[in-house]
Amino acid sequence: MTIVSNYQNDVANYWNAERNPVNLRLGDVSGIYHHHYGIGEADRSVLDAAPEIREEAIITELHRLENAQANLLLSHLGGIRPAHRLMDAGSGRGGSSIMANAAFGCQVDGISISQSQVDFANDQAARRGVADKVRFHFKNMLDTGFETGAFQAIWNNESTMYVVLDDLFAEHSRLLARGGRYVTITGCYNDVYGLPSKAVSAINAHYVCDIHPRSAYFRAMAANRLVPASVIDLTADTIPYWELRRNAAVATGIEDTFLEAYRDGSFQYLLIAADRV
Ligand code: SAH
Ligand code: GPP
Ligand code: MG
Repeated sequence: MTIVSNYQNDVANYWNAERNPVNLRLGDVSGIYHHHYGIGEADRSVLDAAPEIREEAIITELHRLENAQANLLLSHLGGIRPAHRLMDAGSGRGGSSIMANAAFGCQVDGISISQSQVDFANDQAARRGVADKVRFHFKNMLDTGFETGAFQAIWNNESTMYVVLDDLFAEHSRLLARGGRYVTITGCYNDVYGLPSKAVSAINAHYVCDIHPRSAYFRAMAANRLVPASVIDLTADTIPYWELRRNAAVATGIEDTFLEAYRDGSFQYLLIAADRV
């Protein structure tokens, strides 16, 4: 049984129903569909483009920044070779998995608790002719059923806020080969600020998630043979994405809340890469 709680059912329902233009129209730009945010300097000249091309120019630029985010994550997976196997935990519509296969030529298994996402992502892999290497499964990342030690690298791209970290890292630690790599990009609340701010609580309600404190990541990693190799604070790097997105017709209304949370220091956008020892 994949869905084991009422909460997981709420999460599955959210993703099974999700059709936001901010995700589908960006994905249509190149056929790589993401459910994560962007990083890097934004070309704000798109805001001044002629009316008939302006919206498409903004969407193309937002998509470029989301691809840059995925590329940064993949660059931290270590020396991946074609014979290695990778797992994308909480794989959404499959964009990062398809990019990983294109970059490294290896097998990638993506897992999602949403059957409609799994179907969408498998369809994308088939269209691209990589379905023999990139496979998406309807599975719970806390209990995948995959073989012990089968994976050289595992990542969570904005998908840790749906699960208890101790349970997640216990399963990742089991699945990773010794010397393998774990990478996450995540939003976390800042322990220095205290408990979750009003803005962080609003983000939780918006996505039906539960953002963890920064400290929880390191505690749960240490308890599960995952030793941090790099930690990068991407907060300043993601702000241009949100500033551009708030001016887009596809904005969803959560943009100012993210900007407030990042600016008041209650929320951070982090990359953590860890070695499985
Ligand atoms: N990593 C993807 C999608 C992020 S959206 C990307 O970068 O585009 C969050 C994802 O986590 C969704 O696909 C959702 O189905 C998945 N998810 C949430 N809880 C899960 C669980 N317990 N097991 C597997 N997937 C889960
Ligand atoms: C991204 O998905 C959002 C999440 C996976 C949950 C919250 C993430 C945090 C870092 C707190 P999306 O691309 O579907 O969101 P949106 O529809 O707003 O673009
Ligand atoms: Mg999105």
